[in-house]
Amino acid sequence: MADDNQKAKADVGKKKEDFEFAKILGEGSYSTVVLAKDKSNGQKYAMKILEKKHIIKEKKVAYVNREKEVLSKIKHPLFVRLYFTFQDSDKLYFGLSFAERGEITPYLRKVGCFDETCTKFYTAEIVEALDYLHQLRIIHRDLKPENILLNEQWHVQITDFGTAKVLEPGSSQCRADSFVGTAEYVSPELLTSKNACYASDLWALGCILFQFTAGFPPFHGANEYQCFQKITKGEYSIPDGFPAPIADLIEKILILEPTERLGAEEKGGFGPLKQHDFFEDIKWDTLMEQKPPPIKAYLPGQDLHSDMNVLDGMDADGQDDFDGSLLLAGLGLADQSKPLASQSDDRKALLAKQESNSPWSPFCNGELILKAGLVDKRKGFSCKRRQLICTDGPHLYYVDPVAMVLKGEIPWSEHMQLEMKNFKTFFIHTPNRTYFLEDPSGEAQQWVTLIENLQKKKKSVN
Ligand code: MP6
Repeated sequence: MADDNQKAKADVGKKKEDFEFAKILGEGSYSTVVLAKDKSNGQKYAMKILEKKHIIKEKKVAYVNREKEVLSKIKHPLFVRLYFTFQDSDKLYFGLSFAERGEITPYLRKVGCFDETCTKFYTAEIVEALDYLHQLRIIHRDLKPENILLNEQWHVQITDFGTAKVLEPGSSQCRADSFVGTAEYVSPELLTSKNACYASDLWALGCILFQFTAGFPPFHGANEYQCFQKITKGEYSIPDGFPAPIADLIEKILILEPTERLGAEEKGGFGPLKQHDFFEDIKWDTLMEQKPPPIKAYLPGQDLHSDMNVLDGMDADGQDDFDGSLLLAGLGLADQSKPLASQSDDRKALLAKQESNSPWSPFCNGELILKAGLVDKRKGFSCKRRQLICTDGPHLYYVDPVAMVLKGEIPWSEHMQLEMKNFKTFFIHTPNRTYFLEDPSGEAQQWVTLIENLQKKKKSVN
C-alpha cells in the first residue's frame, strides 16, 4: 500500500486514460466525485471532476482555484489529501484520497445516535482536525456530518473545501461575503453579519456533537427560515438524559457571541477545549494511532420516558385482541408445513372478523394481523409511542394511535436481524437502520419469535 508521499511522487503528469473510473461517490455543487483506479498500480483515488464550461458559466473559477489552493495546503491524516490535478479539453480533474468507509452520516442514521465512547472519539478527531486547519489560517465554513468521511481504518477524513476561506495574516475574521453554510450548522454571525471566523467552525462542531448524541441537530425547522430564526436566537434544548459532560460542552460552544465559545482564540484557543471534562480520557497525542471504537447506538436508560402514559382508549398494554400467537396457531403457521399466505377458509373468516373488530385493520392492506400492540419506538433521544402491527404479508406497520395515522413501515427483509435486549426491549436490525423498540407489556420475546418465524416461513415459501 503506497503511503501518502509515495502516492504523491508517483502521480506526476497523469491523464484521464491512466485511470479506470467506477462508481459515483458523491455530487458536489459544481462537481462529481468518482472512484478511480490508477491502471499502473491499482491505487484508488476519489476523482473530483469539474466541467470547465459549467464553472465558467456559473462564475465559479475563483471558487475552484480557492479550493485547489486550500487542498494543496492541507497535508494531515484527518483530511482528504489532494495528490494531483490534470485537465483535458472540457474537464478539470482533482485526484484525492479515497475514504473507503464513506460519509459518517449513514452510520449515524443506522444506529440513531452514537454511544458516548464513539461520540467522544469522533468529536475529538474533529477537534484535532480543526486545530490543524485553523493553524493554517483556514476556516472550513461548511462543516457538517456529510463532510466527515471515514477511511478504511474508521478514522475521520474531513472533506469539501469548496467554501473554505484562507484568512489574511493578523485577522481572525474573513471579509463579509455571500456564502452561508448548510442551514442546520451555520453560525449566527454568518447569518447576521456574513462575517465568518474561526469560531464559526466551533459552532458547527457544537451542532455535530449534539447530533452525534441526540440523533438530530440542535437547530432544525420546517424550512431554512425557521432554522435560521432558532440559530440567531440560540434557541435549542438539551433532551432529558443527555450525558452531563456533553451537555456542558455543548452549552459552552453554542454561544451566540463567537469570542465566548470554548475553543475561540479569545478563550485561550483549542487548549481549554481539549481540557474539557468530556475529553478527560482522550489521549490527544496518539489519537490517530488509536483504534477507533466500534460504532454503536447510544441506548438512553429505560426510565428516560417513564412519563409515557398509556394512551386513553387503549387497554392497559394496548394489546389488541388479535394476538398474533393465537392467529399463528389458528392458521397452522406455528408449524412449518402450511403455506404462509394460503387463502384458506379459516384465514378468510379471521380476516372478516378482523375487519369488523379491529381498529387497526384499515392500515393492513387486507393482510391478517398476527400481532399488534403499543411500543415505544426510539431513535436517539426521540421516542414515539406507536401501535406496531405485524401482519401475514408479512409487513411491520406502525401507526400513531392517537391520530390513527399510518406513520410508516419497518422494511421487511430476509436480512433483518432480531435482537432481544430484555423482556421489554428488542431491536430490529435492517440494512439501513436499527429500530429500537420497547414493549411496555413486556412481550419482546413474543415479537421476536413471531417475526423470526415469519422470516423462516417466507424463506421456505420463496
Ligand atoms: C464524498 N467526498 O472518498 C464522498 C467520498 C467517498 C464516499 C462517499 C462520499 C469522498 C469524497 C471526497 C474525497 N474522497 C472520498 N462526498 C462529498 C461530501 C461530496 C458529496 C461533496 C462529493 C471529496 C473530496 C473533496 C474535494 C471534494 C464513499 C466511499 N465509499 N463509499 C462512498
